[in-house]
Amino acid sequence: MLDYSELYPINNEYRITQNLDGMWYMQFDQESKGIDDGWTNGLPNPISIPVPASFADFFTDHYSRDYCGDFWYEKDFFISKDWKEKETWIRFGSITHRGTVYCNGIEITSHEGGFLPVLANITDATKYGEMNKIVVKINNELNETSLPCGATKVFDNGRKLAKPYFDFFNYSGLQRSVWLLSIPRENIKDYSVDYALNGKDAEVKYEVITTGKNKVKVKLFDADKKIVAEQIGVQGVLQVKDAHLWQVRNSYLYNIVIQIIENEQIIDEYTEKIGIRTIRIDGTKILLNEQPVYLKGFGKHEDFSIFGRGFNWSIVKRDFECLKWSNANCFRTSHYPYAEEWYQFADEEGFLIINEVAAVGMMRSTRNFVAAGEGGNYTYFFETPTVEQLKLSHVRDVQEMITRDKNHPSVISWSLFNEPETITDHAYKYFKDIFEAARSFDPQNRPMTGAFEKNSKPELCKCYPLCDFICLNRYYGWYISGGPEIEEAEILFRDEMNRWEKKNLNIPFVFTEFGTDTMAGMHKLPSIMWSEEYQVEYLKMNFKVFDSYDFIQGELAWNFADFQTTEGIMRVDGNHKGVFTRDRQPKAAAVVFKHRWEKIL
Ligand code: BDP
Repeated sequence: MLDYSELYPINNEYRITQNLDGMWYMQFDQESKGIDDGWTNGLPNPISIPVPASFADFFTDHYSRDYCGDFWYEKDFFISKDWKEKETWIRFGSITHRGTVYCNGIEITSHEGGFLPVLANITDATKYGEMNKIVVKINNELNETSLPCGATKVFDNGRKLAKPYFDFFNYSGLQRSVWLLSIPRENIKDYSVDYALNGKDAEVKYEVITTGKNKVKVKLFDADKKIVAEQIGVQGVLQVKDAHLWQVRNSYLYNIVIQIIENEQIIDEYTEKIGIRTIRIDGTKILLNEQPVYLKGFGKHEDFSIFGRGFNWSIVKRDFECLKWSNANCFRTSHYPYAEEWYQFADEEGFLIINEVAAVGMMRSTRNFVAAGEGGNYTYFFETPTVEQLKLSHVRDVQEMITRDKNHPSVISWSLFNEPETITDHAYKYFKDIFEAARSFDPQNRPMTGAFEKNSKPELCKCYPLCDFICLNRYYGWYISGGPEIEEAEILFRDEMNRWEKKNLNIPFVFTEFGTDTMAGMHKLPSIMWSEEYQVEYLKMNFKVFDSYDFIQGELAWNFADFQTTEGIMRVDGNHKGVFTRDRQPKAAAVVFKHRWEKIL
């Protein structure tokens, strides 16, 4: 169990939050001299930088945009005397990729992994009724033992450069909101829910973890704020008569209210919206509330111009409007857990999420997305002497992700990897442990999966039996037999699918990637690769193949929108496989999806 609470910050009679978003101080530390020079007490020569945001695209010079190494953030804030009786925590939505937090010069905590919350108990380090200073030492280097995987090149002059083994820009900084929390000393640390349907009624099984021994009361309210069930105890079952189910694209949210009670007095309360729904795999079907659902949507990125991977509610809003317009019902959080607000909004809008941990780049090649698409075979799990360390990081990230997101009705599955090597016994051994650990963390036993690249052929892949449904990333007609060879692409694609079919696995397959780079506004008759016409023709070929196999139960296109990547000869100001442009305007393909998905219910 984590030794901190990942519950999302809320305000009520017992809990106060103070948001620290806004301008922070920041300073690069290429020589890593900050500790020796006392930067933990304050930065000597800082610039101002917005939070939440990735720092890269604010700058006008190469060095700063591509900065790799140590860098520091700093913020001063006031904490009221009223907070003294309670615990004070600081909560970072994420620190990318790793960071150490100092409060008034005192080291408080360190955290590895750039896409999950960092919590630090600063109760004793805080000066109440005075100004306080938080300093965070951050590092954004990539290596082969933490997620996502990559390398760091060091030039003769000491400058460092991130060399991702993955296809997205190595955005970093404080990319999500930062909060101060005042919470009761005896507090609700975590809770989980699981559901069973019983005719028109439902059971909400719950478990609450508190930091003390006092009594726990749990209540459930419907959307009209009427109480529907109540229980005493840290574990129990709430019986819901005539339950309103959380349905795909038709959500219904209840409010769970958890209280700690000491001598008939409430001493802590936590409230959150939850949705009653079940999810399971039955043969080749994905069943939501026992009804088959076909997944329609995209792999996404947290990505936008200027603020990079920084959280922004306006992007969330626009993206959901585009998703709804296109008749999608699902997205994959490729290739890392997103900011929590994405899941909250998906809960509200009735969207399904395949939630992916940042296990991407597990192939030793800086262009592995190309190698993978072409079926290149790069070993990883036995070449690296650091596999055990990587496994620890991987399990820890999976645990933190599941702990954080387990109560969202929108989350229907966990994706535990993207495109690693899966054909060796070493890979099997590695992923067997990852899956076993993951299964022990989820109280809802949601289906587990991972996204397989082309080299994970039906005859060779050793890891697909670990999955409850199989996710394929396939680029027949793009990396393989593209353009004038598209007819051959279809033959090869069908050949692979026939080989999967012959295995009679009797589980669902979902395409988690398929797509073409497309320059918005580039038109060609007849089509050529990169034109909008080619993207449409490629998709229509893919749809024909998808529709030929009953066990294919979903299609998540790559990508929802164009996004930024490392510079290189394969990428023109980023990856252009977006169905929407980077500023969220439709390419011709968007209309094709809209019309197709309108008919697939
Ligand atoms: C896949 C990767 C994805 C890439 C995509 C591509 O999973 O991250 O962006 O290929 O090449 O291999 O566009």
